[in-house]
Amino acid sequence: MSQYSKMVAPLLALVLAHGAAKPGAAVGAEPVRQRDWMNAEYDLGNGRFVFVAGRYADLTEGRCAVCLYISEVTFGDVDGDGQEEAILLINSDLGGAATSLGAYVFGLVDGKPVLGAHIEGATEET
Ligand SMILES: [Ca+2]
Repeated sequence: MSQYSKMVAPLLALVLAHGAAKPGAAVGAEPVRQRDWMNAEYDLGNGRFVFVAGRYADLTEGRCAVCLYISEVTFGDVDGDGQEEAILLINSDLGGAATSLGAYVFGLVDGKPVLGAHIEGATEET
């Protein structure tokens, strides 16, 4: 577990505890769990990114200009509406200037992922 994961984990635990599944709710049958979250296009609020096998890479002369990595996907009813959301932990590498880790909460609207919230975790200058 990286130091970033250690910093974000408590945030994520808080989010998941707040959105704990309702008694009697079916677990595992939610549409949000049926998607392939590692291979999809997302609007992260600052642009659209296509992930393949959990990675997005915009390379300049072989180096990352913007590289994003989905390090974890988990599920929970974050907003308490009875429908689960997907929470993606995404590592960002912005060309070696800094790396950061953030959590992105996606719901499904008409079967497509829509960003509901972004939790900034930590940024480290490199
Ligand atoms: Ca929900």
